[in-house]
Amino acid sequence: MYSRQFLEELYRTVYTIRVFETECIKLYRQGLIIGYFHPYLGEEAIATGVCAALRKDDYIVSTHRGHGHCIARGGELKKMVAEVLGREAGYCRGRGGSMHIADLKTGNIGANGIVGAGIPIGVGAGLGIYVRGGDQVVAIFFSDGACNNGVFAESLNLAAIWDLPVVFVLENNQYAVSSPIEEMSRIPDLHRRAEGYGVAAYAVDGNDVLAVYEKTTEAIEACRSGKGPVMVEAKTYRHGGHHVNDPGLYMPEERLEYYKARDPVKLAREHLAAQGQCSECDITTIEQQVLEAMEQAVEYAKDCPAPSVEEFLKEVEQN
Ligand SMILES: Cc1ncc(C[n+]2csc(CCOP(=O)(O)OP(=O)(O)O)c2C)c(N)n1
Ligand SMILES: [Mg+2]
Repeated sequence: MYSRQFLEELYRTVYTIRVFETECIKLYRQGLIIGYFHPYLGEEAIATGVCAALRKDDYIVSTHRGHGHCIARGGELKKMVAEVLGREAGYCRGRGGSMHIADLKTGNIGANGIVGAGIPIGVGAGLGIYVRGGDQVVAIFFSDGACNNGVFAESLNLAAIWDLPVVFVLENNQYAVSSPIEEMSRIPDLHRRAEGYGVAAYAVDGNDVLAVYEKTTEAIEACRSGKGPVMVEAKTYRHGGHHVNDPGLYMPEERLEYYKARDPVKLAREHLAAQGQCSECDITTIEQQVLEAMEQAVEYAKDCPAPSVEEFLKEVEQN
């Protein structure tokens, strides 16, 4: 049995990610976000469940679809919106945008626009913990497409032979852009690859936040106790195309409907109502608070100045 407070926290996080992505898509349509934006809609339970299982002093490495990871680690909405709008007050002073948010205060080593590139960065952080003799772990988020990059194999093997404290979090959303997993791997259950490297692997329903939390807690316990790296494969499905301008017409409708019926927000809400004994009215209050916080973040970010051209030029000259 979980406490109501814990279930509330999970729901608040899942719902915050949903609202952040939904509102940012609106900002994108208004022409306020430059570049790409890869929504995490449909995958909210993974970041939330994994981060709830981590300690405050642990680390994460994120991806191009990384807003959810940042929020689940306790990132500030105001600084996130400011960053995606390219404002000076953003996490990277507006220089990084959606795909490059890092937040060292919350142990978020950073997102990355290069598919798979976060994996060796996380293994390096794991080596750092090992060298310092710490007992933290690094959770590296990546998706199915990254598993077919050579760097996945190299990193997994290195982490394994050096017994590094790394949790490989495979967010299997079953697509790399429009390439379905069935065409990209003979073995769609990608965690089975871990076995070949002597790495313990765990599979979980990535749409159920409690299931993700429980399985990741088990995996982290093994990892933190010095048994070396682990892998958690959370299977899920995007609620739309690869990025905001991809209508995702290649996604079979019945499959999408199946996963939408298992919407992570809906499941987390049900857990809170049933196990947490939270009334409809109290859940609505949480949702209202989240919506207000997001509204404030958007207002704040819109009022923030963009970096000046002079400042950009100075940085280029200096470097
Ligand atoms: C090394 C590299 N190759 C290709 C791309 C272009 N690209 C951006 S996202 C993406 C798909 C990645 O799929 P996956 O790893 O499954 O992540 P998901 O988008 O599903 O979260 C590709 C091919 C890239 N950014 N980096
Ligand atoms: Mg994918």
